[in-house]
Amino acid sequence: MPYRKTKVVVTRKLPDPIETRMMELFDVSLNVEDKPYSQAQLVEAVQQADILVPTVTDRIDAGVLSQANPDLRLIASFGAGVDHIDLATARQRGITVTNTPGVLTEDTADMTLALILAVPRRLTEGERYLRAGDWTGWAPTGMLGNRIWGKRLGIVGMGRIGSAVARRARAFGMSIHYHNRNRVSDELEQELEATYWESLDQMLARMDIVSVNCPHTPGTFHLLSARRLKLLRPHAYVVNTSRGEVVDENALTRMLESGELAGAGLDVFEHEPAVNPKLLAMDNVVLLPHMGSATIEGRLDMGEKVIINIKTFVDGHAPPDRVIEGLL
Ligand code: 8YV
Repeated sequence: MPYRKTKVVVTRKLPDPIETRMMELFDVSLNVEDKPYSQAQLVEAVQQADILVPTVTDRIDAGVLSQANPDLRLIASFGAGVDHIDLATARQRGITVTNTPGVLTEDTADMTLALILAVPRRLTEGERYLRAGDWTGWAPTGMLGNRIWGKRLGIVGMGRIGSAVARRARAFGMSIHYHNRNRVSDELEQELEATYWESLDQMLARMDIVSVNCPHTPGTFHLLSARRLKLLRPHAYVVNTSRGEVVDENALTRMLESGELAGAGLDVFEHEPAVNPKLLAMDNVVLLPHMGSATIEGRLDMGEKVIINIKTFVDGHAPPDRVIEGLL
């Protein structure tokens, strides 16, 4: 099929250069107002589209996919995580799914480190205090936090982002521990001086800071369950820049409230954009609106990847970032 005849439906506003290039290449429908589509609008989108470009805010579930027109052959998602797409149904219907891995690794790792530093050092709490006009001057015991240097960091999920977090954390004097489905290569373990824990439970019980860097899949839903969170020691901090669903948010909130955990840095939430109101009231948590990969450079790179995936697919080849293979 020629590019020009390929109907591409983009569900959210993307950076201008990406939208412009898409308009030059394909027959594109844009979401100019950037209002997230309802499930009914997503159904309309999959009824029109040969190729759908969704994001994390779209729930592409079996209900939506079952109403797709038979020409919908590719879902070229803008983002690394694909937990908003029912992959099993897409596979059944022969729809190829692609994502945009690799280009948001360093940005997300930077934000993870920002949270790892911000929570124990009370960064946002201090800033709120100053802005409120409450600061009366330096005091030897004012705004005391906890030292980062020398602490044990437990990384849950040692993929691209987990490794990039580990590299940064080494420079801040943390020792690296990790749990992953598979042990990483000897070379990487040596480079990071990382200790592998086959048992997540064993690792959690010994860490000072835990960083969640694994994708959300059926297998990682509530990986940090109420039971596992209880294994953490009361001085431990939890940081999550992956997906809210990996952590039992209610259990985490209860433990933060009762002082069973020292603090948390959260860029993602279980029911976004809703945030547990109890968390909003706590001083020992830093809360961000899912902005781990939010850099201009990153968003442009993500858009370029989406375009490459679409072009390769339309040319009749297997797109580079296939999450699942449909029928080409
Ligand atoms: C993206 C993310 O901004 O890529 C991911 O998986 O979580 C975010 O950093 C978002 O997914 C865009 O769809």
